[in-house]
Amino acid sequence: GPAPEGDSEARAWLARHKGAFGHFINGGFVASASGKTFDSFEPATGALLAKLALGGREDVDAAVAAARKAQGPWAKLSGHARARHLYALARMIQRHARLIAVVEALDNGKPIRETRDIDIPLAARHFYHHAGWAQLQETEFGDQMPVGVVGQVIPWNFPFLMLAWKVAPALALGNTVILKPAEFTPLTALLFVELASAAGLPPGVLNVVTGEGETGALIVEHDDIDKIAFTGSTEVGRLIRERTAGTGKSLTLELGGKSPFIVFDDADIDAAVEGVVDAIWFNQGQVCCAGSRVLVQEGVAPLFHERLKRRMGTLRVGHPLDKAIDMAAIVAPVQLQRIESLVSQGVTEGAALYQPQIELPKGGSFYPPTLLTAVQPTSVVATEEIFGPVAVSMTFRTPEEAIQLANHSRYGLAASVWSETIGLALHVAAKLAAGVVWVNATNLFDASSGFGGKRESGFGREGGKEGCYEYLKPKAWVGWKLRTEI
Ligand code: TXE
Repeated sequence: GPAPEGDSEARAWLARHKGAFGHFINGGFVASASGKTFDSFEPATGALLAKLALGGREDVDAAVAAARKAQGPWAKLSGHARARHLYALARMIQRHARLIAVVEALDNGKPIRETRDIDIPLAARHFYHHAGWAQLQETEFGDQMPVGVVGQVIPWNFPFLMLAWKVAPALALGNTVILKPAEFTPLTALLFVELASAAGLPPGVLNVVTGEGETGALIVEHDDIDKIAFTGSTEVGRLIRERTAGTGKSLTLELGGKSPFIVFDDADIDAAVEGVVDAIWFNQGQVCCAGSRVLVQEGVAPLFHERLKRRMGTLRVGHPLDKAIDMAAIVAPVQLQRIESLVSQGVTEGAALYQPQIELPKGGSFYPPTLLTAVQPTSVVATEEIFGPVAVSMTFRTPEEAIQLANHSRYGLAASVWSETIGLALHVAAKLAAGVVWVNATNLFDASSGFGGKRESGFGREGGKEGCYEYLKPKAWVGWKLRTEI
């Protein structure tokens, strides 16, 4: 195949930091007060990639103090002045897109084709979009105040894109941030703040504290933080909800999913097969809104599964920097084991397993594209999020049965409906418990469109005007302009 994307610029960046990074607080890198560190590995090879500062209480305190000090002046800037900063960040991302894409592929293990064509451009788009809202702040949000100092805890599946989803609206609307990237994938957040600082972002406006779950918990529990925004597992989300319940903090949660992908008899079968590829093998299935439950109408199921299996045999699994592959590494050995154990549980529960005979690279954390058919709706693989390249397939007879099966979940993040009969597709779409429904499409995102879940997939929206309100608090100036009249 074609030569792998070169990693020399990324290696040079790591070397410039001697492979070790501090937190980024008040405009500069600082070691942990405790001197403690943790390691980040390359999922594709298992090699050590970098040493990171392990954030403790003093580090979180320092980051919160810096964010608090910066918040007043940042909020006092005109919307236009803040928009200029966001435009500068967007252009900075585009200018360094290749470096960011390679660091992201090395740190997360995902294919360079995805980081280069999806994660990084979408992140830039997010900053452009929110620069627009900053620009309109006075006219569109005149009766709203920034929330203040925001703690943002993000996962490892889209490290850079989740940073953009969280940071862009927060900064656009006058908040300052303490961001904690996931322990498996801290590098692009550090690269981002380093570049942002060089692009003129004032000290303290965006602080990055690295660490594990305990560092996240310190942020969640900090007294001087006004809002927590979290994306991650449902278990941790539940914990955060409990811990913030007795406080005045605002909270938004974007959690797991088990999203249905419904294929009717009259669907364009080839398009739907390609849809499954995007739904569950994109990013190795480590996608919160992955179409992980494939529901196929009985009449078309044999043909659909046959074509799907044939397509699976053409998927190429390889090194993240190889441009000619479709899937690369799973983020970490612990995650790989989780996938393996859930799949073997599925087989024990009676599911039929299909994996194409394709070669996997040696050494790192790799898992083949996998299909489980004849799955029982109440089985573990049909109800639990696997968060790996595993499609779980069930059949249904009628649209009503499809709706019932689709909604049989504690989650409600996304759904996808495939039919050439638009009336049927829209009828079903309207009845699905999901924060986003795609018709004859899947995994489509845009900065202008709100994203978020229902049920145990969380609450709050990201993107679009609705996402802006998550970083604002209304304030009514009654008495100054208005008089109460009875
Ligand atoms: O997530 P965690 P994990 C799901 C997916 C996956 C499973 C486990 O099913 O297999 O979760 O992944 C920080 N207080 N998703 O264990 O632990 C942590 O450091 C505050 C779906 O990696 O939730 C990291 O920064 N923060 C999901 C972030 O939370 C805490 C994406 C997410 O890690 C904390 C990721 C605590 N007590 C996993 N404990 C999605 N919705 O896309 C951990 N963290």
